[in-house]
Amino acid sequence: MNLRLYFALWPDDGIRLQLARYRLQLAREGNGRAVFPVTLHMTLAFLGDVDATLLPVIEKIGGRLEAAPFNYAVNMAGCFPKAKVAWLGAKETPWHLFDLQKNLQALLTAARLGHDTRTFRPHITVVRDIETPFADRAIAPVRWPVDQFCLVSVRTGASGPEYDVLKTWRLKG
Ligand code: 2AM
Repeated sequence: MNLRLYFALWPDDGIRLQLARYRLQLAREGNGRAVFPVTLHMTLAFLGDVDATLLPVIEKIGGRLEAAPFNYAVNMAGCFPKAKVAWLGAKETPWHLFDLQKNLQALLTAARLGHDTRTFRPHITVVRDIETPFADRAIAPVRWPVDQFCLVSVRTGASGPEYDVLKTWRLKG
């Protein structure tokens, strides 16, 4: 059996509510479909379809990753016109986040896992299938204290993607 997996930052309910406020307005602006608030996340490394027997190896990688907690100031909204998504993100990405993603990707590559060839562009997708992209702009900041990351599986449900957080690790340091 295959699982579609990725590592992600998953906000807690309080942060999610603050981020979710922007979805409907940006969906109207971009003429797109707002994602469900419960699905809001930032992908760190996309693994694609992976044989379920590899799950213990992947979980071991999550456990080996050493990275420090950090604050992420979500203060920008914008679009990826080609992917037709609108996102929330930061004007300045903390180097702790780049470090976390780089170290994770290195562990995955060493284990010949992860087929993510995209350059890491930290973002939280809030709207899909946009028809009218808008220019990047500042938004009222949401302070997200990031102290954990997780392994997520995604499958196609009747009303869009359904996500299961399989395992969570705390950031320490
Ligand atoms: P997105 O939000 O920018 O679309 C589950 O599909 C998660 O993995 C989403 O956050 C999605 O990013 C990301 N994702 C999907 N396909 C991907 C790919 N080929 N490379 C990198 N990330 C991908």
